[in-house]
Amino acid sequence: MLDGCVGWPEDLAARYRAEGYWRGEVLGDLGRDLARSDPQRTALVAGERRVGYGELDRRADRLAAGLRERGIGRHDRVVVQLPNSVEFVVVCLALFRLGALPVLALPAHRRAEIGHLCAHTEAVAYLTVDQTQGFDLRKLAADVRAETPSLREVFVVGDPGEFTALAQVDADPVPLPRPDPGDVAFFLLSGGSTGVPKLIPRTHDDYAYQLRATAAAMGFGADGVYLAALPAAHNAAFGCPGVLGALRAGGTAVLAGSPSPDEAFRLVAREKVTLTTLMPAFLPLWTDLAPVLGADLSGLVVEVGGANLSPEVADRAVAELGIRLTHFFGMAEGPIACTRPDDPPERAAHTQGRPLSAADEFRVVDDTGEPVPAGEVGELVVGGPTTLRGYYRAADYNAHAFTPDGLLRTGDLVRWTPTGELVVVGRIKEVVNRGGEKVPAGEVEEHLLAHPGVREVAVLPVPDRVLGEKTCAVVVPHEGAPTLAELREFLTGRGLAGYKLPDRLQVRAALPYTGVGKVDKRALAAELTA
Ligand code: OOB
Repeated sequence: MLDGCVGWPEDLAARYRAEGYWRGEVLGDLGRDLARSDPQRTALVAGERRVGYGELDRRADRLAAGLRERGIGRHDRVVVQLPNSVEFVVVCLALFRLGALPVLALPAHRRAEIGHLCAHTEAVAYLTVDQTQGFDLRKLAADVRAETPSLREVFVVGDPGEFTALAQVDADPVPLPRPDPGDVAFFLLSGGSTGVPKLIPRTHDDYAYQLRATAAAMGFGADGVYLAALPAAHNAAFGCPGVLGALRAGGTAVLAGSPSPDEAFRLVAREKVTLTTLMPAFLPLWTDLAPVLGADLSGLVVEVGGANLSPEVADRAVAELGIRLTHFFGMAEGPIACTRPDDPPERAAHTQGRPLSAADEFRVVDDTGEPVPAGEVGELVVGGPTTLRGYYRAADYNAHAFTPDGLLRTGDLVRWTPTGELVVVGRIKEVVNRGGEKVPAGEVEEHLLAHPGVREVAVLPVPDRVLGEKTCAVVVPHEGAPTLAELREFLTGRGLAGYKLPDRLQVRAALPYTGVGKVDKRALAAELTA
């Protein structure tokens, strides 16, 4: 296992292998068998492009060889920031084959996040596109490279400017040693914690199992067509079963630019999509617009998760669209619970279903770590064959983020129904869940405190009709309070991703504090919603 990662205890790892959860698969092998037996079979669709299994495999091998010539190899970290595209998948497969480790940044990330990811992982390369939504990522790359001694290479899809075009990275395939299935395959970003984003090592064994188990739970097989409407770099669309799970099953992954109904509905019809993933905030929009745009979504399995789903929204979508809704509780850290497509619809509307794996341990505990009585609310702590045992290079943080016996403290408040389904009722971690996009309060607070007009600050969620939650910054100013527009501009200037900018500002003379001197966010939240 890579230095800086925490493995599963030996006895547990042996059990997961013996019981067939971990089968020694490596992610670089995804699609390999079909490349030989049925090379023309469609693996990926992006816009008008269709890529067969044979071509995907060849391109991944050529890119792996080209990256190797440039000195990229086993355990090297490569920050990957690409939109949903053929290149994204080819790059991931090529890095898996090399045993190099993709660090999956989201398209919305900017200099603060990318800089941190490169520095924290001592990345040797950053792989990105020339520009996105009018923002020049080559400029960002130049800034980050100047600050990050480890960063030797920047590869760019599109016009490379001063860097290397990804299209130039190409060489005849060479035999490569097979990575150890128990080793880290890539890193996902944690949705929420204090301070800077934490990195989640996912192993070949654990992720291959997640792909297999989620595909089985969703009834996704070789005839399945998965639509990635969310960023493919997010766990929900990457591997639940997502894009990688579609390849593993021998199906097709369709890569969309966004979950906007016109694009998504067109692709559902044209490609005969069988499965997709949505954050709850999009479900009312899909329900409203399907009849207007004449879309037939009946029979489509829609995995909804990532944030609170209201039963009314779920019921309406099922009744009016005829979709088969499944409700997911998932975390990039690995744990998953979900309802199954054949469950009675009220189960998906009201619960997050059952743990993915029979080997998962989902414990509901009180403040002292003791299990709560059956059916009562407590914090969910989890362990299992997909759940990490430690964040990357975060020993101090890990000491608090896990229980003494190594289970992850999720920070989510849950209870069990009498029939064994999980219900998420709230959260104790300091995260704003903005329609599924996670805004770590501590990270935004740290940036705001750097503003000369800000003396004290607390960032917390306020209810929002569309997104579920939005971000409010409560500021105690020095003389001359800054405006919301000024603060947003300030944070943008510091390179923070757009979705982390506060939506609202409240200026106050003082913040409430608890007895131990921490900002009393519970009291503040109550005041804000009163
Ligand atoms: C997914 O993963 P992350 O890592 O972006 O966020 C995890 C957090 C959870 O700890 C919880 O606070 C929240 O998102 N969450 C939900 C939820 N599903 C996730 N809160 C309420 N209801 C739900 N159904 O968000 C994610 C990963 C894989 C699949 C689906 C979602």
